[in-house]
Amino acid sequence: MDIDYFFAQVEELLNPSLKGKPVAVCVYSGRTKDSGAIATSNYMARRLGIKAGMAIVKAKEIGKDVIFVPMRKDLYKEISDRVMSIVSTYGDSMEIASIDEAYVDVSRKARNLLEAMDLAKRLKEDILRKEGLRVTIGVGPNKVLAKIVAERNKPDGLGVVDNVTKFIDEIEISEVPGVGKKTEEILKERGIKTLRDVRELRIEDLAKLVGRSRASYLMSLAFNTYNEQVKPRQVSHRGRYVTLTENTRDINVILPFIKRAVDEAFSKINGLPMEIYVVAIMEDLDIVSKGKSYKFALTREYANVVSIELLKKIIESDRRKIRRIGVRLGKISRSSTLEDFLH
Ligand code: TTP
Ligand code: CA
Repeated sequence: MDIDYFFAQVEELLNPSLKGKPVAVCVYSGRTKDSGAIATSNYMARRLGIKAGMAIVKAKEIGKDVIFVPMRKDLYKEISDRVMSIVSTYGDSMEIASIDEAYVDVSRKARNLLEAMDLAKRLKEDILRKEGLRVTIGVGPNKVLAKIVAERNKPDGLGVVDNVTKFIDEIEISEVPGVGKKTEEILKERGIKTLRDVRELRIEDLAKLVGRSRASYLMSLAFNTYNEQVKPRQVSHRGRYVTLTENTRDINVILPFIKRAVDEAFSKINGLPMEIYVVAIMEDLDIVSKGKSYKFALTREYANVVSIELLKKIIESDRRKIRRIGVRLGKISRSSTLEDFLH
């Protein structure tokens, strides 16, 4: 599962006036007014040639009508967490590969390709309904083939590897994740363009060209023996968000909700956190968070007290009404609590 033009799609979602216009999300370095790079852009901006990594100055030269917005990483992280928790309910195990990419093992939930596609279709609909985001899903017999078929079907796509042998034969070296431009060039010079070409080689010869580990990776893909498992990534934090009955800044109204969020977040974790964030989703859907880190693990009672302090800070620092309130627990471990320190 890969979220389409992720950062830019979130910006479109929160600001509907951007819809239908070319949008680029900028990481300003702060040195001069426009120094920095483009983090990503929507497909309209990409058609104008504005892509991730490009200098903002250059992008502004070629895209006069493009809307440039600053990156809001915390906001994307929160939304990513919510999407990932939807995704996690669709498989037996999940590997979060990046802020907008995850692998899900559905081999026990789906008995065949058709059932896997059906799950994928439902997951797409679920994410669209709950978060308003479009994603692309690739269904395949292993992580690499699933990723390649997803790439080919972006945006808003659902791709499936049905004829595995034919699919592998036609994979270009440039499409293989983890293979860089240099390797691609070396192989191209020798007329090796696809995984079918790779299969014709001897592994020793391939290893001389691209090194042993890359050679065995490519060979395993070409012979369809690649079987890296979906590795459940340790979830380092847990969040729980609740929607208030009405948008408000009144702390007394919010208190029972934040208590519920803390209690429910605690009931989901296996251990205790050393970090706590209170996250407020404002009436305009912008997100403001305040957090605190400790050298000891927090008990639920302590976290309840801290969460109220953090909520107060948010209300003092921002004039908007709050729509949803949540807590995020981080650095979860089984380490000692303050009480252990004192006794
Ligand atoms: P990608 O999945 O590579 O790209 P994307 O989601 O913007 O577009 P698509 O999948 O439709 O091709 O990256 C995910 C997010 O990571 C992206 O939205 C912004 C961020 N990112 C950067 O900050 N810098 C970069 O150079 C890249 C490639 C991505
Ligand atoms: Ca993406």
